[in-house]
Amino acid sequence: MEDRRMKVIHVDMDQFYAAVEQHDRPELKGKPIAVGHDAERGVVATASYEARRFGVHSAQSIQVAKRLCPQLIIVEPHFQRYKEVSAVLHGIFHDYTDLIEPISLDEAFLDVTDNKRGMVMGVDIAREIKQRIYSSTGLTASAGVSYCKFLAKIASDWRKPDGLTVIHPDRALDFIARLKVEKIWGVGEKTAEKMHRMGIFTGADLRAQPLEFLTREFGKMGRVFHDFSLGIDPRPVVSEWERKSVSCERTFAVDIRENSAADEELIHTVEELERRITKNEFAGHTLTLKVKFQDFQQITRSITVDEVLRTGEDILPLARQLLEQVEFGSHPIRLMGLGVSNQRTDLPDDKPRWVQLELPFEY
Ligand code: DCP
Ligand code: MG
Repeated sequence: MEDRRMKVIHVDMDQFYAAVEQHDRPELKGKPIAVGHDAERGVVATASYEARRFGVHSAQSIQVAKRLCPQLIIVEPHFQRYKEVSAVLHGIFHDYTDLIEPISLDEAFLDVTDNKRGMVMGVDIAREIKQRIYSSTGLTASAGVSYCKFLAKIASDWRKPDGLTVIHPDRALDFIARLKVEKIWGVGEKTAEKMHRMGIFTGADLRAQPLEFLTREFGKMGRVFHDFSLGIDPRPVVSEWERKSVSCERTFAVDIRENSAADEELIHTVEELERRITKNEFAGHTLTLKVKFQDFQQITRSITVDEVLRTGEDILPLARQLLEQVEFGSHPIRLMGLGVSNQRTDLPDDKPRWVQLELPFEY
């Protein structure tokens, strides 16, 4: 079982581009608007909720949208403004954690398990973040809190707009059992139709299928669906800075149970990491420890410091600090990894601090 103490928040702005436009031009408030180019081949980027009631939606042709909603107001996009707002959001997120995985301008995952404020409840952090977003931008966000990405994302969508939903680990299986399969990540329209033909409508129906059946019918995704139906999603929140990192990992011949053996391996890993840092002339501020257990479940722990991490001497005490947070006695370690990230060199303040990432279903 993966680490159900992990606290993941998914934040997603409500009707993002449309909300920005309605905020900047109050005369558009309460009106059906679509953001996009009013051209023959123009496409709706997003529609206000007032317009969505008419069936107007993202990726639809503007011409079709106008037919569905004759009073629709088409508004030209202002991407620079959306990026500005996004930078404000990320400034707020960074007050709580550096483990931020941006999905798009208005959407991100935050791992707040070890947050900078020392706050215990993910829901308190999510509430604060929502309030701060509103007071700094005048816009509402929806947030979801759970122990993994798949459930946090479903939660943020649950009570849109201005929603805040928590899926507690104890309630997850019940929640998933009642969930419609089309709400599950990776189940697109075609997959949903196929599942429906097989009589699979809910998470409970999915859970009842043997793994072999699901992998035969859905290939690699079969296992993912199977895991999701059981509330298992071990994908970590991966910040963009972690992608720009130097790291190394060691898989042990014999799984480790003892503190002394773990410390010895940690020292070797730090030495190897130092070699790689020197070779790559890398200078980061965040150290991440990755531990994979005998049962292949994996956790990561990170620490960010003001000093540059370059030598074993800088790194070892921090690595030990991170390892202390890992309980492994009854849960032997098969792999240990260390990485340095967060270069802080290319962080212009006027630019959003991320690039568009896709979310691979890789474990
Ligand atoms: N977007 C786009 N084209 C799409 C989908 C989205 O240009 N096909 C842009 C416009 C959206 C923004 O990305 O405002 C965020 O997308 P979301 O899917 O989060 O949609 P919204 O924020 O607009 O609405 P919601 O309240 O459902 O999150
Ligand atoms: Mg959104």
